[in-house]
Amino acid sequence: MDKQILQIAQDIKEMKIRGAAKIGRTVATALKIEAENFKGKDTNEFIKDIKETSRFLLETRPTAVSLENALRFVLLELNKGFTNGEDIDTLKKITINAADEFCENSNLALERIAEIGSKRIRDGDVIFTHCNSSMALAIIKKAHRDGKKIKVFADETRPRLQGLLTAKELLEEGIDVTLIVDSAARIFIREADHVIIGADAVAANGAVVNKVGTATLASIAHEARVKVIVAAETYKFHPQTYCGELIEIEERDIFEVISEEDYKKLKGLKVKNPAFDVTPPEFIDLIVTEKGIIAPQAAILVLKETYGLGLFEKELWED
Ligand code: RI2
Repeated sequence: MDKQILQIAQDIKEMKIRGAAKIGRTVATALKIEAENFKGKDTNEFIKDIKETSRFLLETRPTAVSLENALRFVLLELNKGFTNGEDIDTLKKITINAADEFCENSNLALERIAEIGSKRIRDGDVIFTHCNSSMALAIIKKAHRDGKKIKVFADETRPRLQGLLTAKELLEEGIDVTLIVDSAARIFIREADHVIIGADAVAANGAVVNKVGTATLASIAHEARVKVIVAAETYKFHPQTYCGELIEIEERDIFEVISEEDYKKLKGLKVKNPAFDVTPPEFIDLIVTEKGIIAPQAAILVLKETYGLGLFEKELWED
């Protein structure tokens, strides 16, 4: 495996590269790098190498379905080429082109989601956001660039404090932003017109997996009758949930929550650090995709349109 892939995987694990959409584009690009640097001439060896690289990348962030879907997108094209008996140079080209296409689609999705989602924001609206989602922020920025006067509440998003990244990003755009601690959400939610958040995965029943804290925020928004908008490209929709599989929730290092020093002192203390939680569809008003706005209950239609009705007997990265 190319050395650059090891570095990419480490950067994703350590969250130097983060945000579900970016992770998807990064792993697609990793397969492109692997293909470009593959020195052999044997097509079987090439397929084996790309599958192995895919499996390795899959280990990095288990919840981000954009990662899996990016690999699926590239491997599906490669598989077709291999089945058609293409030679090694053509297979390499197919891999490179598919990776580029995935990244292009992802960037276009960002633009489309910004255009579509921003239409729901009116002049004078107050928006509440959680974590640091490129898709959610694209909507907010587009509304601001269109001249709408908006205010944003960004919560800190413990333990990694992605809310601070959001606050910085919006400030740079000249947007009025207030940073609050996560536990103050219920105080400020009543001032909001919308909660706008991203997604790491969308299940077949419309449940949304996003940064831990999202489910609590959505439930208090629901209670306060504030609309919850999820910005998610269609490659965030999880094909395996259609076949009954549950989305794995990543458990991160406990030392993101407590210092090693305190942990050692507090003998017997248990610490949990799930990175994501699941928001049920009842708490979500709409999902903005690059293909348009859908009710969460329509997630199944997106999956049917994108992946068809067939069950996955074997994943493309399996031997
Ligand atoms: P975009 C983030 O995860 C958050 O959960 C955020 O809502 C999500 O990625 C979506 O980001 P992390 O990588 O794809 O900080 O909208 O764990 O950029």
